[in-house]
Amino acid sequence: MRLSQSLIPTLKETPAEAQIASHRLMLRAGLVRQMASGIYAWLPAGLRVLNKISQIVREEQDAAGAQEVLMPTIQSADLWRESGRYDAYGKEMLRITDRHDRELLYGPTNEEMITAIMRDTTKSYRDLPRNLYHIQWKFRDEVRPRFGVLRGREFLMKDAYSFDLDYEGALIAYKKMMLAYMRTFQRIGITAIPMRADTGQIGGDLSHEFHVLAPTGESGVFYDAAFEAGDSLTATDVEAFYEQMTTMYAATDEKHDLDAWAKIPDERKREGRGIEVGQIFYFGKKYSESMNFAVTGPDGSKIFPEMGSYGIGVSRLVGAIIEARHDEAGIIWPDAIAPFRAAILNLRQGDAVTDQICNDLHEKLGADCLYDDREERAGAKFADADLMGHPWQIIVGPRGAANGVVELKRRATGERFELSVADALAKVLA
Ligand code: P5A
Repeated sequence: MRLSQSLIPTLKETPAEAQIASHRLMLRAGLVRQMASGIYAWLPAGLRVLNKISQIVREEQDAAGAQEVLMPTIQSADLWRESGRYDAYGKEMLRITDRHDRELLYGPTNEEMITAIMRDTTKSYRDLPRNLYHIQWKFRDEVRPRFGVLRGREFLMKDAYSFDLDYEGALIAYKKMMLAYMRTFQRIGITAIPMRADTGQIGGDLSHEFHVLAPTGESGVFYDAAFEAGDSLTATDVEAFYEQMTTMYAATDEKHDLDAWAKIPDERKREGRGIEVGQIFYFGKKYSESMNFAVTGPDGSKIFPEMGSYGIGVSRLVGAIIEARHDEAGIIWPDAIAPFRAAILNLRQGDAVTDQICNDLHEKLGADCLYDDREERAGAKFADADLMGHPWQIIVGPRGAANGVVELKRRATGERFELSVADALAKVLA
């Protein structure tokens, strides 16, 4: 993509309304624009990140045996009256009336809807287990939308829902999702720690929140340093993995257990703040019973399925990643979800050899690179490339170009390499 032809409106000034780094940087790097309180439009570079994260989430959900569906954003109030949550949900629910005076709502989550779909389609014990997910916009009329996409009102969530015949099955579904989540976060390039959590609005008695560590996080967290090692995914067997994840101490301040904490050696105690990027719940028959969804068992008896639900804050992740990975100059994207793998910085627009090398690189790198071909000073190009946080910058100036040499900069480390065009290309593509 050519920067001169793109809508990537970078800002030099810090927007006054943004209190934390990720919000400032998302606005300054031209990823999003606020359209109303807690409601954002995603511009081309921001959407590329959102789509790359969604794709990793999707691949790991599929690999864990969940099937993708797409449910609507608008739901009928009657569905929520069946579970009893219509009145209980309170002011966070955006309630809508259509032209026929029918009561609708913009979905804050989909437990009711997926249970209704299953009830209409699934009659026999032979048709379970199932796990269904979608990646869809949600609306929660938060009292205090803040920190940009971290606490928005409209936000993108991956939500999965599992249906099993018994508790043992439901627990396996829960464990598989926990493993899928840890793989997902690892592939995205961030550390997220699973912590015992309260179940809140969703209900049930077993829940974990996944927290990305960042000083500006909304939750206080306590955890065993063993989680920092990053090699926590050594187990491939679901049971062994779950055992490993849940025996190491990790809790948010709401669930902090002083007795258990006291047993951890001091040198392994870590206290900090976290951003909740996902949460998983086991809640048994709460919705299947209240909404009368039962399948027929082998002996003709009625079985109310055991359920769980599993959320990832896809749009929140974008902010959380930036919160965890930035410096004074800008964003430092992990390779897997950067809007562009590399930027090409043309330092002498109009110099035949420089232009030629840049065009060549642009063609070979394809759509996953951003070519800064603007009529701008070199300083402005350097600053914008650091701000936007591309993992690689290929800097092409007339002096090097004359000798077929470019400079390659790694954003995360600041390392610089003088390389031939071919070697630079190979390194970026490696
Ligand atoms: C699990 C999936 C649920 O809603 N039902 C379906 C369950 N869980 S949750 O914890 O309430 O939400 C899941 C994740 O969504 C993100 N999230 C938000 N992101 C941005 N702005 C918000 N206002 C917001 N609210 C929730 C979080 O990452 C949360 O873990």
